[in-house]
Amino acid sequence: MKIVKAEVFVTCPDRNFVTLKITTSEGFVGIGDATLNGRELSVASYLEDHLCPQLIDLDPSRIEDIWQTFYKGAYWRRGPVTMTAIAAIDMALWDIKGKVAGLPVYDLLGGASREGVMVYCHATGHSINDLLDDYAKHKEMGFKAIRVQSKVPGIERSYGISKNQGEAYEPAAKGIRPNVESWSSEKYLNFAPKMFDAIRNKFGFDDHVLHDVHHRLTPIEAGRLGKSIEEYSLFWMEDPTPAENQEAFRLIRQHTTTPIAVGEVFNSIWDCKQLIEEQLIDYIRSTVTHAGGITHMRRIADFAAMYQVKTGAHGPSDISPIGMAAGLHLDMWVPNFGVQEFMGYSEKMLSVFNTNWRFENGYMHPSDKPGLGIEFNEVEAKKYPYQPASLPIARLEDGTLCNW
Ligand code: GCO
Ligand code: MG
Repeated sequence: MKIVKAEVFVTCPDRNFVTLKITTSEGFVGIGDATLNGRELSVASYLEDHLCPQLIDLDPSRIEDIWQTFYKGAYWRRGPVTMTAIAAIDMALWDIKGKVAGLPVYDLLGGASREGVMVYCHATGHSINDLLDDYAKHKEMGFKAIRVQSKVPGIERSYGISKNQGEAYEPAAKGIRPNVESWSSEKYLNFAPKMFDAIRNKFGFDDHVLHDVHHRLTPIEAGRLGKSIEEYSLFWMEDPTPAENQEAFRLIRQHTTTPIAVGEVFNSIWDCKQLIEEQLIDYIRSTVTHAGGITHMRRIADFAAMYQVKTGAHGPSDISPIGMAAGLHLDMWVPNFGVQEFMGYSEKMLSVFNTNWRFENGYMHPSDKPGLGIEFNEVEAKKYPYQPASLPIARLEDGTLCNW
């Protein structure tokens, strides 16, 4: 069998998604997610201009060799654009392998390690009271793990809060120039413990409560936050400080036992090597879509297992349903699984990506259909052409640019 066609589709049903479709000489079709939020066209070009022409005539069963060829063969290794492009190819090839074998991808990886994948949702509020209402709503839906974010008094536009209460949070905004949000670590650090106090007081300690700091604090501030919320037993605090400097996490660890999750912006095992080896984190958040596909994520997960670090993959709406489906297959198998983020998708998005996954009582199942169990509807996709959109930037109260 040979690859005869490799096509890239960019579609915007509410938000931009990049999809790769690989067709083989025997008529098998595999799909992969190549979405890099706010930088979609760069991955589309990397695929269309560089990798797709090279795929023609290759044997689709040789997933590992194709991965190595595109990783080592570029000479310029790693980086979000390259690794997202390789990821899309990898996913599509696993999808094909599953369809050829007549097995779901998780079965090819070694079979299910659990009955379902625990997913966490997002509860948000423009105030603590609004957050409590949103939390109650998600608990009612059956979620066992809930991420909580609230508007911080005194900070006008901040990470994780939807425009209008009750709407899903969507960080990218239409247009070529980023929106400007604001930030104050002082106001946030004084407020955050009150938010967790309100949640635990009202709902008790049965659910897993998560929180995203979104790369905002210095290491010592992160240590202070972790320490000040220990009594609320968080499942994790996420991205407390930017992780380019992996050593910085030693300082946080010296001050707190609040578990730490990092890695949604990573694209390679090298980005998390020290964090894992020194047990500076508890959960690795890298994804199939941004870290080289199932082939590379499997390697990261196995390495993490040696140090009792669990997976907790990123799953915002900016990963397409194909990336989510691939992630769920990995989650079903991975022995050191922790949790999977699931923000959900709009009806319009799901009209383009027809999923077969199931959600029941806080757990998801990717489906037992051969391959990834998801279809891409090209006719629907054509109705929604690409629209430029950007992620925001953030500035301190005096105007200084800070981490978004
Ligand atoms: C999360 C993330 C997202 C990112 C988004 C950027 O934990 O879900 O931090 O909300 O901000 O993926 O594109
Ligand atoms: Mg995050």
